Amino acid sequence: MADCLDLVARKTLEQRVEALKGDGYVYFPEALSAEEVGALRNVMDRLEACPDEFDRHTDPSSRGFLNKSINNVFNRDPVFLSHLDHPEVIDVVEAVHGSDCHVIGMTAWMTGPGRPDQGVHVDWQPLELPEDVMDDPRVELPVYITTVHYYLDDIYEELGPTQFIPGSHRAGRGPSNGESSWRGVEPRSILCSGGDAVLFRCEVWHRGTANTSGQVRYLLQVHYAQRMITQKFPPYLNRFQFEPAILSRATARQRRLLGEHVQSNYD
Ligand SMILES: O=C(O)CCC(=O)C(=O)O
Ligand SMILES: [Fe+2]
Repeated sequence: MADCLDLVARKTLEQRVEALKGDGYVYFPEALSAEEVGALRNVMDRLEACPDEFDRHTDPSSRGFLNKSINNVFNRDPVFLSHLDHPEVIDVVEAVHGSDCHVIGMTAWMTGPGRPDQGVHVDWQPLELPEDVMDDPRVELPVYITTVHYYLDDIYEELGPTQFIPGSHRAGRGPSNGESSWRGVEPRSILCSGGDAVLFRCEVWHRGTANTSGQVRYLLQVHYAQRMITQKFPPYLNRFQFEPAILSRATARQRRLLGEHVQSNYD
């Protein structure tokens, strides 16, 4: 069994930013109430995959295990709007990406029994640098993209926790050819409670693990980025449309996060 990570609740914005920059991730206990978790799970059960929007839905009879992932759920139900800018999470996101940052995706993801281990990976490696350059304390790469995971179950090893290798974003590269540890540190599991959240930067080495339980894992992911990084709202070429009834309920900050920016470079 993999070691689990110590889940440290950082109290101040500065400490949270420091954890994201130093460890590659930061933990938020009880980000969501039990009611919010229940409401999200209910909507996720109801949502249907739209292949045009790059959603996926396989079930045990087709691909061996349930894998239902619905993109851009902020456009599917108003229940998701408030999760674009959870008060504590958004402060860290804006601190690292800038006050004009935006959401590049929001995915509701259900993974059932039989889901295999992912390989250890980075979500995106914006820049590769030699490790001795990365070891120089003067070298600090911008945080280009982050993802927050809202866990909607109490997570235990058999349910398939996310695992992280703390500090591995300082490798200056992603893992190669099945490499699964960095400087002797193995991936370690986030065993948290339903409603807890973890925000991580795109270049930290991590993976989702096998679901060997009899239960489906429910996860809500929100992806954020510096404004200069494009939003990923398929279908493309003018076919993605915001749902007016949902957009009309968004706050000014939520609208900005969805793309209502003031004019800037290249606009
Ligand atoms: O399933 C998880 O916990 C993590 C998933 C992940 O890292 C990915 O799909 O890129
Ligand atoms: Fe990932």
